[in-house]
Amino acid sequence: MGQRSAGRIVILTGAGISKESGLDTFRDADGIWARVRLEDVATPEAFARDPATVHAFYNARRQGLLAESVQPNPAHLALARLEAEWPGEVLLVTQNIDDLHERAGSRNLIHMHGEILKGRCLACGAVSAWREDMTLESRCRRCEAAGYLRVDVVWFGELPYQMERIYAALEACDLFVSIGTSGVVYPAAGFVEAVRSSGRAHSVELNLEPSDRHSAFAERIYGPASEVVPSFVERFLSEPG
Ligand code: BJW
Repeated sequence: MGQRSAGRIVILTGAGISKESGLDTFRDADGIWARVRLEDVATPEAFARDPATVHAFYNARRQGLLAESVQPNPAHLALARLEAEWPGEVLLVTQNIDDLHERAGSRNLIHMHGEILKGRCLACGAVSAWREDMTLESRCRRCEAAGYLRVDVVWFGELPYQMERIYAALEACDLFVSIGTSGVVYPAAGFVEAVRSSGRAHSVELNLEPSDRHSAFAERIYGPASEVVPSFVERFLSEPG
């Protein structure tokens, strides 16, 4: 598929795309789940049991994301370029809770697992920008209730955001590209099958190594995201048709 057909593209990204920006992945040997049990920090039950520990886990990661040294890398920038230059539609669906895609310039973006720079009030439901540490005393910016705030991310057992819009885009797309994700966590791990069942789209996996879902992809390219994503985008945009 080249410029002339101007088809619809869906890109799925995971933690691997932000690794070279200085953010940890989850399941690599040096990943987050090697240091902390997900049952202790990434479930609604963990938050109900010990909210202070969950706040501390996300406060540390939020501070890490906001460090001067953490910036979008060439892979984030290449996807923003793809959206800007491709004459068809590009929908970027990220499992990442960081804001590096936005900082790189991507605009048509869904954070299916939420955003660490937002807080959600369990009293009134308001979602607000949140860049500072969150504590048991933090007050909702809308209803001002204290003690009801949680980070606006999707934990295990919770429904990821905007699933109807995502599945509609997967069914209608001509190209599906999965980048930097292990293919372990559902529903994202099943997106390539959703695309295949429509029977029309080409699918590509770009990752450091074959993911759990690699055999479902028609094309696979392996290497660091900062190298393989820009070269894929360059090749794709310069294809004659
Ligand atoms: C590089 C690189 C470089 C490294 N360059 N690449 C049994 C069977 C099937 C499903 C289930 C089951 N039991 C429970 C479930 C459901 C559950 C699930 O999938 N569990 C599995 C673990 C089995 N899923 C859920 O509960 C989800 N909700 C749900 O299913 O609702 C029901 C429903 C949905 C839809 C329709 C109807 C019903 C919610 C999942 C929430 C995930 N939350 C987390 C944490 C919250 C946010 C946060 O703290 O950040 O989200 S878990 C964590 O994993 C995080 C990530 O977004 C997610 C995916 O991880 P990702 O991005 O793939 O990272 P890694 O580390 O796994 O992989 C990195 C990859 O990059 C590797 O391959 C590296 O090689 C590569 N890499 N450096 C390129 N430089």
